[in-house]
Amino acid sequence: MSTRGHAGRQRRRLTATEVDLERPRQRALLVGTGIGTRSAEEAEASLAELALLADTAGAEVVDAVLQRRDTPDPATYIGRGKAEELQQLATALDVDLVIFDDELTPAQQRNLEKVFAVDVVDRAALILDIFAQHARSQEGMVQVELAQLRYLLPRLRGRGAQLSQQAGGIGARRGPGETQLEIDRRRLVRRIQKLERDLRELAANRQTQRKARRRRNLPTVALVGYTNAGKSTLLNRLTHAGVLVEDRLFSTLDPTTRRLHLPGGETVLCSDTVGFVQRLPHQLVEAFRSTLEEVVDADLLVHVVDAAAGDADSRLAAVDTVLREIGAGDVPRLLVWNKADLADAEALARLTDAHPGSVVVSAATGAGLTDLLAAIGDRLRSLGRVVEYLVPYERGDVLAAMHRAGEVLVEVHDDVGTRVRARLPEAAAGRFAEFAAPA
Ligand SMILES: Nc1nc2c(ncn2[C@@H]2O[C@H](COP(=O)(O)OP(=O)(O)OP(=O)(O)O)[C@@H](O)[C@H]2O)c(=O)[nH]1
Ligand SMILES: [Mg+2]
Repeated sequence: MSTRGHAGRQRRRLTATEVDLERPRQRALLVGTGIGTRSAEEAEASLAELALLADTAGAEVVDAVLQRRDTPDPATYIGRGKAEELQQLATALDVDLVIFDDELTPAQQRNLEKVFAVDVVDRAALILDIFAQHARSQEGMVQVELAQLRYLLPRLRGRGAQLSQQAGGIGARRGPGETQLEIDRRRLVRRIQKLERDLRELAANRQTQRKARRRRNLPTVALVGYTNAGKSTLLNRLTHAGVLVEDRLFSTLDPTTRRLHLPGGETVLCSDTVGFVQRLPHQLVEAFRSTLEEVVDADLLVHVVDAAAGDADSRLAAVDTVLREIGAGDVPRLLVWNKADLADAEALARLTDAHPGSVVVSAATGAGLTDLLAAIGDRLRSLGRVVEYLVPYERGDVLAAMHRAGEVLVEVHDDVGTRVRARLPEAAAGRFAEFAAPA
């Protein structure tokens, strides 16, 4: 995050292509400890993923070191002796940047920068940096900047002088179109408050759009999953949506919604969403809450998994965790194994055996898509629909009938009556049509 020792580095924020042209890629040393992982393989996989993240962010990974520890050292995370040893390696390799796979406290980060005498960032900062590079929509940019500033705020102390310069490089890159970052803490807080206000306004807009979609009364399906699982490829395949597809992490930040026609004749709305990853920074999850409401609000989540990835199970668990964090833990899910063309048949069979009801597809070749569409239709029909109602206070009988007919998800009492969100079978939903809430 600092620019210390990098006098020649660009001070102006560069676009991704400019960075490639004008500045050699930052040379990065990766350090993992496996703290919090259950096995050596998991620790290795996490470090391998960190390398992918670093590459996506534009750094050149020159080495990755796994230094197993059970608990972090409070001052230097890996312990002073180990840090000094790694510093020699860093010097020998001429690195510009050391990236830790775990979240560092502000003090650990400062201490490590003293030892290494180059920039030290953690996984969270790296992910924030990638998001900053990929944000395109106004809402996306506000969300990313907010997450970055919230990450930065506790790390300000004692770094003001360095941060006052417009820095380039991982951990210091800003969201596109951002105004000059003010390092004075009070101004930073004011900036955060302004972004929070902006975001509330943008979120209100999004809410209006969502309400309008609900009014059209179409069931909604959201594609969720690990980053690079093939969600956008699948949406494009199914709907010709024209969403950007890349073999990079976090290509999609903004949700795209398209109509999707099911073989049973129904039309549903299908949204593509931001991908997840192990230990997604909580600042990002917080900031992206309004975008992620697409997921919370969906009738059905289609969880897309890269079946060719070796650690499909831990990715599955990571997605589960984020879904629970954003309050979508209870939304019905259909599990889809993608990239069947790459996965080996035995592994695929194991996965489908372990997860009954899951579907195998290849978004690339189109294999399995007819089955997928049929499965989506079947699941939606069996689930019923989530509808919002406004029930006058004198109609307690209707409320009671709704509770009997299906699942009442939310019940709020306001001055006109009881506002209800309920998941009801198609027939029952029709019976209560006269109480549908005005949008
Ligand atoms: N071989 C093969 N490659 C696929 C398949 N589906 C997607 N891909 C590739 O996987 C990479 C990621 O695809 P995306 O659709 O961008 O993945 P995503 O889940 O939207 O990723 P993010 O938006 O970054 O979270 C691209 O290079 C795709 O071409 C598939 O079924 N088979
Ligand atoms: Mg995508």
